[in-house]
Amino acid sequence: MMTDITVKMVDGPNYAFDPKTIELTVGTTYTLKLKAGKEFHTFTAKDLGIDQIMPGGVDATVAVTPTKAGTFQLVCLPHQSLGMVAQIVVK
Ligand SMILES: [Cu+2]
Repeated sequence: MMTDITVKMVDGPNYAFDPKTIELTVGTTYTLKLKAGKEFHTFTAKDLGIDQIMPGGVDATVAVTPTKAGTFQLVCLPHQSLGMVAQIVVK
């Protein structure tokens, strides 16, 4: 089973991922469709082995198949301290 999930990079001043919570299920393969902002961002969830750079204006896709349940932090490395953080909840 494959499922698409779209996540937007939201530029400043109100830096964010949209949505702020991404819910996944163990054993399901997801295609994360990452929509770029105009600024440089990263889509980084180190505990899930994801570290995708997002140059301004360039969308990306990341495939992930979670193998363990838990709540994992998602951050944009340059904007983490400005609130560009989210959660990936794996059930
Ligand atoms: Cu960012």
